[in-house]
Amino acid sequence: MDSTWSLLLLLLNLTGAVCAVVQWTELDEAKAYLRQYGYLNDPADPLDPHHLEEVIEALRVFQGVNDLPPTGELNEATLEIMRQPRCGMEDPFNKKHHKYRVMGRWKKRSLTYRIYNYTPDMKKVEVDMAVQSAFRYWSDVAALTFREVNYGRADIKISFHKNDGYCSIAFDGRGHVLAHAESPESGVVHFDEDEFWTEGTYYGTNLRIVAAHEIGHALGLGHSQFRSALMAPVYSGYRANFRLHADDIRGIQILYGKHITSTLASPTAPGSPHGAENIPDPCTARLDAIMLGPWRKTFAFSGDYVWTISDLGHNTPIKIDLLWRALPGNLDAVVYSQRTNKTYFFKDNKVWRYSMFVLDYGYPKQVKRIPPNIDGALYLEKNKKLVFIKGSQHWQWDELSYTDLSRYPKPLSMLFTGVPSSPDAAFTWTNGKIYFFKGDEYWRVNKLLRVDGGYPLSKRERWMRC
Ligand SMILES: *[C@@H]1O[C@H](CO)[C@@H](O)[C@H](O)[C@H]1NC(C)=O
Ligand SMILES: [Ca+2]
Ligand SMILES: [Zn+2]
Ligand SMILES: [Zn+2]
Repeated sequence: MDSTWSLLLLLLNLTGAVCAVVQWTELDEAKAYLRQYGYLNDPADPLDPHHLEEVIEALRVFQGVNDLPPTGELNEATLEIMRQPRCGMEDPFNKKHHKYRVMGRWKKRSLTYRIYNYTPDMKKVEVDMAVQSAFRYWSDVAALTFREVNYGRADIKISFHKNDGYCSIAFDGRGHVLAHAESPESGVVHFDEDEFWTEGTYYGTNLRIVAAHEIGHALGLGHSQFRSALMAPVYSGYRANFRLHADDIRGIQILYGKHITSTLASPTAPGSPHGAENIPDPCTARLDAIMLGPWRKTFAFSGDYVWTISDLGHNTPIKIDLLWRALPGNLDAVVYSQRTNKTYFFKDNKVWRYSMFVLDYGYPKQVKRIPPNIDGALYLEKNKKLVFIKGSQHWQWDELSYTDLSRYPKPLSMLFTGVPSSPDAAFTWTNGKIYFFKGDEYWRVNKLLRVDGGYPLSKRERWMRC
């Protein structure tokens, strides 16, 4: 069940007439939890009446950071959160910090890692991929690079252990504590082998997300009080389209600086002193163009940025000119020809043609036979022509033989039935179907060049998976 929903239900219970009687054993359980995770010190004298006040204060802090009413009373909702799976590290939240916490820092920015043993729950290659992705969350936003080594000493040392006496604080069997790590420059990252580690499913415990959290510790971050931060102490379950929280990003950038692309963005970004603010959010950004490009990957363009889209949703945007050198941003249309493997980029009255990522000789060229500022361009599989769209009109162009473009424009509705005019972008995808995009809506066009029933649908939900 989605964690947000379960929390909401618990809050409803609280405000309703449900009033659970808390047992002494539950108070002991809560006190043990609060001590274990740094909310409460061991009492000098357990019978000291001040100790009860300390317990109440610790409960208030715990409830506050978990979005519960900070009553200081032990109730079912509080116990429920204490029983959720979590990280084994402490939450030193009493000290009124309302942001990421820093526990140390590596002096170097290029770190190696080694996976010493593998869980039998997943294939070896799946573990490698999950761990590699976990590191990439951090190297995408901070000036850090990571390299895997298979022998010898590594900076970050990853391994799986049962409750086998290996760890100084032993793991606890299936559930509760999932993993633990040490702050720099130790590099120790351990996973509880009694958990069932998985990837790509809601079943079990997601290795990639837990690994990203523990690597955060190994890089020097402590626990965050933002419940939806990666560095929150409680594991909030598998999320297909998991991304770092702004608090995680601020924390790692304070430690190591920004990733080089975010730094590069600053001087060229027009109208803003902070380039990072111009990075489009793939969930909300309007598309300039979209294409099924080299390697049959889906590329989406917006402003100065491009990102790829996979079955799991959008990836992190990067500057366009990191891939296609000398290409400007704010493009009008982009199309990749499956016939010639050339990519055409249109902006104003110019066209740039690339072979893979190399600009062809003689480009950019002036566009003369179609109007400037076209809306979209796509590859039409059935006649292998390129189709250019502007407003409610279209042009078809054959790359390899002379086309009499004076026969165009023709109405867009003569070619496609049911598509919007002036689309933001359009393209032919891996399934051979054509997609039109406008705002957050998209339309799917079948082989008869008609829009399928049930469209338009939401681009942010179906393509970007936000
Ligand atoms: C285009 O690329 C594909 C896949 O790499 C290749 O099979 C094909 O021969 C290429 N076509 C041309 C015209 O270069
Ligand atoms: Ca455990
Ligand atoms: Zn942790
Ligand atoms: Zn350990």
